[in-house]
Amino acid sequence: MRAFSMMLLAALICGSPLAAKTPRLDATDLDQARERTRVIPGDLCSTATALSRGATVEIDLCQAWNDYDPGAFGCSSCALPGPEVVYTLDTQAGEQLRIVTSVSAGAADVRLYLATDCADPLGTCLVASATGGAGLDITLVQGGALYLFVDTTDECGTVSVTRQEAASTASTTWGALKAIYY
Ligand SMILES: [Ca+2]
Repeated sequence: MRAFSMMLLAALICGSPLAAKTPRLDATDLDQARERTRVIPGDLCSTATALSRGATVEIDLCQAWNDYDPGAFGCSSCALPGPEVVYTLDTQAGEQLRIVTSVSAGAADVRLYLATDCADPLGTCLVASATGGAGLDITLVQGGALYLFVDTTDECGTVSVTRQEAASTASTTWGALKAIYY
């Protein structure tokens, strides 16, 4: 019971309850409006773009919609009803995957989660950010295509997303160079 209460508290404090609320797009009640406006790349699984190793992308989440929400008490510690975008990641078994984010405009509380099935991010979630802006760190057991969701608790904003080079790859390269030159 205490654990449940703690989880409930964690869910309730996600986001910025004291921040001024701005209108956000919601697929549940604006489907018709959506037909008449732009759809940015990655707004849906069908339009997800690749995020390669070492790449940094900047995305205006205020131009995206809320299509996916892993809910609270599962992979994510809180519900994510804010807008999100999806990226595809080509990965290898044993890869140390690290994703970092920074908010350059707005008050977005950015949460990340990684799934093997884009259409079922809750059921196939591998890992999620522990807190807002925390990024993701995971050593992958299996390689293949994964889906990275850059989601928000409520407020949108402009967010920079970086997939860092795998540490194991970098150290191997440096080790090989030292073996040659030292
Ligand atoms: Ca969402």
